[in-house]
Amino acid sequence: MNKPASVPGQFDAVVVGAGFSGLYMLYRLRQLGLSVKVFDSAGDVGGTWYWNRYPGARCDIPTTDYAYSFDPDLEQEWTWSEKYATQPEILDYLRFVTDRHGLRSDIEFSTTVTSARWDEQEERWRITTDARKELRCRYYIMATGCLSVPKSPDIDGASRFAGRVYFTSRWPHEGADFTGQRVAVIGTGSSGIQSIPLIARQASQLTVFQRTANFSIPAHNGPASAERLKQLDEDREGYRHDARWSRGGIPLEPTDILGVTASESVRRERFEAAWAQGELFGILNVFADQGLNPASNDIVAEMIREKIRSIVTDPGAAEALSPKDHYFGTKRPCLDTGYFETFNLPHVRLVDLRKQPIVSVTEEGIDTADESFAFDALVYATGFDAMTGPLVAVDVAGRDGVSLREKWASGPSTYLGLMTAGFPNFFMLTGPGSPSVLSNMTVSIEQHVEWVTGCLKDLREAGFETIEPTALAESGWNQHVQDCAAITLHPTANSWYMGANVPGKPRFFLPYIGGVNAYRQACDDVVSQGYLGFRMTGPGGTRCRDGVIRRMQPDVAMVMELVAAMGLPPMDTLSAADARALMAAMAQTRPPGPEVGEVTDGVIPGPGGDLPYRLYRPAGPPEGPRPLVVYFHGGGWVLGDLDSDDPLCRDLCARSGALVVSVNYRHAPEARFPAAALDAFAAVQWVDAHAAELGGIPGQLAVAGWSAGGNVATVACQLARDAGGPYLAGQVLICPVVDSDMTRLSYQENGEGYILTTALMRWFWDHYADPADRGDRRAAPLRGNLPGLPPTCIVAADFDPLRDEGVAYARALEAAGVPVRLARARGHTHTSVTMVGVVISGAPVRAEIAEALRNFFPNAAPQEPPS
Ligand code: NA7
Repeated sequence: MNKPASVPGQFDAVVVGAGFSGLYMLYRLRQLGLSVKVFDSAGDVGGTWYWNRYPGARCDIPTTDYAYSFDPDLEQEWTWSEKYATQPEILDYLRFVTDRHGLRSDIEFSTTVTSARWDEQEERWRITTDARKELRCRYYIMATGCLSVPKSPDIDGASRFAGRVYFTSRWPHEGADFTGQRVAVIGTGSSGIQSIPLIARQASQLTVFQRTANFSIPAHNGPASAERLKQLDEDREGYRHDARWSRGGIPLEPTDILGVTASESVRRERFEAAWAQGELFGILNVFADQGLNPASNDIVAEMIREKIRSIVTDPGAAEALSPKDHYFGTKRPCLDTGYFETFNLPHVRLVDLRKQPIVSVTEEGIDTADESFAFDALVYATGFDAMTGPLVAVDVAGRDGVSLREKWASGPSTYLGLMTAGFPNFFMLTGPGSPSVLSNMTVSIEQHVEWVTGCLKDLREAGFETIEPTALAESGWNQHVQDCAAITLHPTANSWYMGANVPGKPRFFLPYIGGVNAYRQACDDVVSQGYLGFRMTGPGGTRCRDGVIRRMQPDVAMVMELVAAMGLPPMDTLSAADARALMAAMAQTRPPGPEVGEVTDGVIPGPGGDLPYRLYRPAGPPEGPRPLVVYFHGGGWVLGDLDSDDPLCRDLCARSGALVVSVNYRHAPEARFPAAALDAFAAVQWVDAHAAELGGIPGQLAVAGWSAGGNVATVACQLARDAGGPYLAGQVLICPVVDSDMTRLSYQENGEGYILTTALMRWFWDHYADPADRGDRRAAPLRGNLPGLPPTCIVAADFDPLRDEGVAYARALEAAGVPVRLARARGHTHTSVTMVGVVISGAPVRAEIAEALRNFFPNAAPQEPPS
């Protein structure tokens, strides 16, 4: 039982919402011994399942998984009747849980919380309801769901219609009878797609107004999957554990098959299996790259379109029902029962609003540009102000009276989707920035409730009374949420995930797409690091360990995990020959890089023998000569060749429009310092002298290099300046080695665990140069004379031991009057920016490099080099 409020009107916690999350929150808070009051505008428990009573409303996560897992006895006592339960059955389930745990006594129904204000003096929230009730609480928890505020009908004349109007999200409890009626349904999201087949059974005429064709697959509803039931019976705890640590909140082995490289038969087999299974996470897991790579996505999308064409008999309707304006999965896909088949019925018509937009709703029906429709009933299935809508619907004001609405005017900002700075003791369950709507909600809800419970318990035990995220932690998390989305196709769609369905709502990817498992780990890590990024206060003082929980780009982190799983020997324990063989073997497995117009190989006479080069010419116009970039590969003067950096050279060539001449140079230990540097300078001189023959513009020459290649590139620049030529228009140095001092902070921070280690760097130096030579400016160009060097672009990666020497070189060049562009590769390692086609988040950095290269050559017409 709940602890009664010790002071009337004063509770430990107020919870808004009595759906899946609010009920479980109440249960847990009671266990902590807190006094709790729950409010809900609805007349009973159920949340989303209380309101969304439209015909056909069902969950689209299998019921074996769409249920609480916290109560093993409950799991035994409740049996779902179908694979996907109907709304009435889910509502019954929630009532059953409520009564089983006697939760009802602490819930005030038909009561809306209208405002919540933080009282700085009392360190409590002042809560007001529409029943003019005022109460105070220490913790204010919004369990208001993600899709609970319906979008208002943004259609002209909506209020004029004289017939009956229905909203799928606010369906009348007595139901609706459309028998013999002319009915319009506006909207073809899940609610439209679920209700349309059932409305069609009653209506004499049904007209569906579709703005965006939606991807839907058959639910194949029926008994729960025998396979899942067996797994649950055999090891319920293991099954639930796997769900909690899965990507989506349902146990599922993620595929590693790539759509772009799979054979036609594998593609077909995987797709048909997913289609037959009828589960959302299955169809989203046909290929590992379908959410990232447009070409792979299109394979799945086209197979779904094929299915639609095979179901819908009228080719015009089939075409209109086939989604073509967004990538599959970037808007919430649907599960249906006979949706596409419904359009074969003679009394059902589809109006494609892209071709025939609605002009206005009229008294009789709907006017489009070319037609007037008369209806008896209008059904709006037009969706919700998702995720943020329910939170800003209450007037929440934190410190200094700043409202949540003001704080989030240009998009929500949260730490972990759980809290927001400036609003102490205010928790959001499944808030923006958490997996929520991209996951099995029940798993995400349980995780949030349990995290909040653990947090309140820890606070109390440590004697703290308030908790609040720091601005740094919050902005770091927001960045991570957006970084995770940026590598996917999601931001391209006008979806409610992006806030794009509500006119005027900021375009912002709302949920966390990194996965339930990755998210849970981040939340756990925050706790195990002493509530990293939270400030806690109490009578005994303040505690705050500030910081950012995830700074690495998500795809870089994935590559790091894959590399770690390979269990390769550290390179610095190998001989040079074995290290070269390992690097060459790794290069075999990566994507080839973009197409370019032409690739030719040749040789350059060098001081110690011929130097192989590879020339990349961009595809397409303009014909004629182009600027030239001499590129030097990475590999610590020991490893690497023309093949090792081939994808990167292709990428640089395609992006910059310049000719790229990748030159191999002599390697250590066979040829030690200064062989590589002298070769580089010789190569620059030769390319300059032969620019016209190579197809380049004489005098328009730059150098570029990655890592040790950056070292020899900039040494070549210094030598060229000293020799009075060749004239160089610029240098691009990607994570370069510019000094032999290994004591900088970036070595301390990143010297272990990020592929290029301190030990490996030492191994490279030992192979290349005697200690006595390591201060020579041809080995450590940072120590050279810098004035007069060409404009420079330096890439410095956060997790690179060489980061700070790159930054130091940029500063020193600037001080010497050289124009410098310092490109910070945020969240990257020494190697990740160059992983073309593997690390998607490296692309913006490479775009910046290409822009710097183009800026070196402001006009591509031949020009006299300055004297
Ligand atoms: P959704 O998925 O947001 O679908 C709403 C639908 O209504 C969608 O097809 C919209 O087209 C359409 N819509 C919205 N506004 C208009 C206007 N003004 N004119 C015409 N059509 C419009 O909401 P649901 O309720 O179906 O599903 C919500 C979630 O609940 C679902 O994803 C599951 O998670 C459960 P648009 O695509 O915006 O062009």
